[in-house]
Amino acid sequence: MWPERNPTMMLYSTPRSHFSRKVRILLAALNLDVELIDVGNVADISSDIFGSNPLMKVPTLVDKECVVFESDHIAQYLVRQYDKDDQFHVLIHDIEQLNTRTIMNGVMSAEVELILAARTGITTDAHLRFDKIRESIIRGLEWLEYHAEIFQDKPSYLGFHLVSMWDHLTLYDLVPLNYPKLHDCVRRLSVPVYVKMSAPK
Ligand SMILES: N[C@@H](CCC(=O)N[C@@H](CS)C(=O)NCC(=O)O)C(=O)O
Repeated sequence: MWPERNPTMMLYSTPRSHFSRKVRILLAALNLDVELIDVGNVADISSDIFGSNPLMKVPTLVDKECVVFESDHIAQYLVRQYDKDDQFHVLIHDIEQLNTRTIMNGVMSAEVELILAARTGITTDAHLRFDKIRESIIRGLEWLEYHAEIFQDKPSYLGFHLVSMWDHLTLYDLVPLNYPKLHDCVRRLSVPVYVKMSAPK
């Protein structure tokens, strides 16, 4: 018989959210139990569903009295609390890795803008602003392809981040994904069960 689950942590998220997924992979890799609260449509304007996040975005982590906003800050909190050895290199200072993290976050945010604009009735192919946002995804991916050697085979938060970004791009199909080096990294980094089990559907 399985031991009864009694998670003390709650993660406000959605099954498809790429920002939530990098945190979910880290939680699973650290073997930390968490209750996932699916907020539903992230385009909604609501003060209730987002776990007290005034920006109305996921993920938000609630760990007893502690509420943490922002995916990378949640990851840093988790490691400081529960993984003193920082096995997955969350607490990095290296500028190349920080830049890589920034580019991936930028690509992911740009995708959110396009998806939520379309979801709320805006035609995204008739505005210069959205052309720039779409172009930033393409240039961001080109930058990542050029720097793909930064993604090591060993499991790391940077790798969790890449897989979360890539699978979401694949699902929403907003830009062509002709980036063979990144594709190969994702294939290799997706092997662990704790990565696969959170794949968006
Ligand atoms: N910088 C934030 C970005 C979070 C984010 O954009 N989440 C999306 C879902 S993947 C969201 O909730 N968007 C709602 C909105 O932009 O209105 C983080 O890293 O946590």
